[in-house]
Amino acid sequence: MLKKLLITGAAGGLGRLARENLADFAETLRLTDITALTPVSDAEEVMCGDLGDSAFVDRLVEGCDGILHLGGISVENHFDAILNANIVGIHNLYSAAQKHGQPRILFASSNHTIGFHKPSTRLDASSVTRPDSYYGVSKCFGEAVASMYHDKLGQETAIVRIGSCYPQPQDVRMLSTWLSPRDFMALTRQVFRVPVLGCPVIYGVSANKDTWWDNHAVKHLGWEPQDSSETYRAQVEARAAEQGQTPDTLLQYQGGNFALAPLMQKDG
Ligand code: NAI
Ligand code: 15L
Repeated sequence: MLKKLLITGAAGGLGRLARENLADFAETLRLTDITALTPVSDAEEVMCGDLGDSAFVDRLVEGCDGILHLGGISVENHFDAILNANIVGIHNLYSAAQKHGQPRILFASSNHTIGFHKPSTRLDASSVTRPDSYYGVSKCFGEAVASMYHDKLGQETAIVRIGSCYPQPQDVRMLSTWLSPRDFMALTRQVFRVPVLGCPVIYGVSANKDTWWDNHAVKHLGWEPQDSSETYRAQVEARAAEQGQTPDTLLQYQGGNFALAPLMQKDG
């Protein structure tokens, strides 16, 4: 059991999931977000602020023995927005972790680091990145910071390239990319439990039949996803047909619509 687990992005979708599921996993959950939060028990601490503020992040990390880093911009945006939350923000986090005893980190990276690969290409931890957006580029930066802090200073991080973490797959692409909330929470616990972690790249994906990603390099961590998108295939395909969704477009690249969208500029 951890003493104090910091959850960044605690007001977001996965932050709420973690808050509900990990209460028994740490004596205290320190919750942070740029959005207001209210503690629901004595075992929760709340510190709200901007990940781009280095003095704030320094205070945030002090006293924590684990960090679940979910905070930041989670979809495509213009570069300035991404820069503060995801690039300056992650640098602040690693810098503070170095100062405060190197608590182990789970970094919520994304499949959009590799989104310009075709679905016909099977990827593993050693595959080259092909980001599909500024958002994907920022996650590549985060992965690079984690790797450098490990190689130079020994900081441990699980770099988790999350596919699509929702209660159910929402479209045909997610039949390949879906990560069930249950599998994500089991992975999180395992990351903080294993005696030695290092800095592995882990594809955050359930045991889907049509997955594009191979996690053989991290078998030794002992995480076995239990869920599969097959449970929802008929439902997803029926809905897609009903709504006239075009799977061919969605499945042109692994990153789906992120890869197809025009590059987002600040002024239009
Ligand atoms: P979300 O957008 O619901 O939550 C992110 C949270 O970060 C928000 O509550 C937001 O207020 C906070 N935030 C944004 N900028 C901030 C800043 N400057 N300072 C402090 N907090 C800030 O995203 P979600 O779905 O919960 O995802 C969590 C993490 O997992 C994100 O980093 C996302 O990139 C990553 N991820 C999520 C996937 C998914 O399927 N949900 C897939 C791949 C990656
Ligand atoms: C992500 O990285 C996003 O944070 C999330 O909103 C989903 O769109 C997910 O990837 C996905 O690719 O389905």
